[in-house]
Amino acid sequence: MDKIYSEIREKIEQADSIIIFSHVNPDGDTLGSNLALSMVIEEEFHKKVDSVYVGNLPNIYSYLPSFGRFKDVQTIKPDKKYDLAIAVDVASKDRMVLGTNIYDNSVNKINIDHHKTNVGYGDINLIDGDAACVGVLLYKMFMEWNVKITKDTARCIYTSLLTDTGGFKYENTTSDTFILASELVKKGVSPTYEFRSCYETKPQSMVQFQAYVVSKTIFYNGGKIAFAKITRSDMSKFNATDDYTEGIAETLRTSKDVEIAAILKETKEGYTKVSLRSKTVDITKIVTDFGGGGHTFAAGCTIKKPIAIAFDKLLQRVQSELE
Ligand SMILES: [Mn+2]
Repeated sequence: MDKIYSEIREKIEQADSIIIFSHVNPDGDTLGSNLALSMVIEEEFHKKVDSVYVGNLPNIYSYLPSFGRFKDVQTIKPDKKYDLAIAVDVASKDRMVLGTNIYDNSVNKINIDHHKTNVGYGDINLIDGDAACVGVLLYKMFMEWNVKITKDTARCIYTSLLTDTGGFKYENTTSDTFILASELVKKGVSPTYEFRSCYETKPQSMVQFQAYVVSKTIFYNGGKIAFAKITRSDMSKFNATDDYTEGIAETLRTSKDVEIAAILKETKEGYTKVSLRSKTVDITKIVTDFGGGGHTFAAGCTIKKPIAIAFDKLLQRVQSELE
């Protein structure tokens, strides 16, 4: 067994209290990975695990097995000391927000991730920037550990793979992706059921909200750049929750000439959250300039400026990248 897998296994075996963190604004990868790892640790190692999220827990993933186990980090005493903390899909420590202290206070810290920008903030870092999702890393680890992968665990890993490859179509989709998908289907996963549960259960107001935001898109540089703004009043008009914005930047990128697409969302006063997507340009350089992170073609950042100013600053930076 590769040394790192036995090290992680040892830490789990030694721990009496374990906490697993998902990142803020959780997606299918961080949630699916959290559940898969939590279930394996409980079933195979007979340890109790607290599976936590920070911020909001999107209801769209409630079809996942044992979704009900997720706890809001705010329900945990901030001075609680765990034997082991594991972060899954958390590119940087600040993405655990209120949970960062609990993570830091833990006796042992493990960081399992596939973001190229991850600096390795754990004591043990299982990071592979070429992995399609964290689910891939977990599956490999479970194989090395020789543990049983139940249908429920397989479903969670499948969602992690499905969502981070954008439904098996992003650049990170490789022959390994399909080999893993095939293994998971053999364990009882239904691709149709998971796809419908994940992508075809939007509330009506979400469909209308997304169409509204897309209709406000402004194109620049002969159609190579597409930017759309979401204000707080747009959010309240549609009763939108944070997950309503998911996938809109990808829709903007479907335009033929678009190289870089951005969704700028007004969060609290003076803060603008940016989701950036590109077809061929490495956008990690752009978001790093604004203190963000992510993947080559899908990244994000928060700009501490009102939305109109953030819009101009980001547009300038994106335009300079395309020159
Ligand atoms: Mn991920």
